[in-house]
Amino acid sequence: MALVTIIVGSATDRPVIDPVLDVLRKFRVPFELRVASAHRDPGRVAEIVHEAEENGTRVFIAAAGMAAHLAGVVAAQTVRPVIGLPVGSGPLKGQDSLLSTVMMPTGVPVATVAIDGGKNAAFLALEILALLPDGARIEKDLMDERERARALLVESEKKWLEELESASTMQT
Ligand code: AIR
Repeated sequence: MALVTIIVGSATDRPVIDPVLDVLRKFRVPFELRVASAHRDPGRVAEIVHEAEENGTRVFIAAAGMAAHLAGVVAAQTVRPVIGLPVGSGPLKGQDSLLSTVMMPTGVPVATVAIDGGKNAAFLALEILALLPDGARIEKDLMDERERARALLVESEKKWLEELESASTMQT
């Protein structure tokens, strides 16, 4: 059972999708990856969404670049949460995909992350899954991850201040 289904507009978006998969793997969450275009094959996108729902998907991540209508088309087919991941492909470098993904009409939301924000798309999916009745393990793992990030920040500050200190000692 794939709890998360990731639908991607083109295989050329792969560099933006790999970090999504890395995070979901790290948190041991089963996912399914599909490549389908809202413009080149909208019927197939609808089929994929319905199949995914039947197979137990709780959250969708939809990623596309340029005139990125994929997340909106996915959201039109389901009331399960859809996370939009604008891809920074094309001459406008994702400004176009960001706006086409985020500006949804009332009643059909897409929770949009930053341009090329693959890791945050995965983290947001995990936070949604953590709310499920059996989501306690994911919630705990997310809290541990936050703690690791906090400790790394403190450590980086310490290292930087030590370097400054030793540089000023060498000057005197
Ligand atoms: N795209 C594909 N179908 C609809 C859209 N918006 C996007 C892809 C990719 C870009 O167009 O998500 O970011 C270029 O796709 P391709 O396949 O031409 O390289």
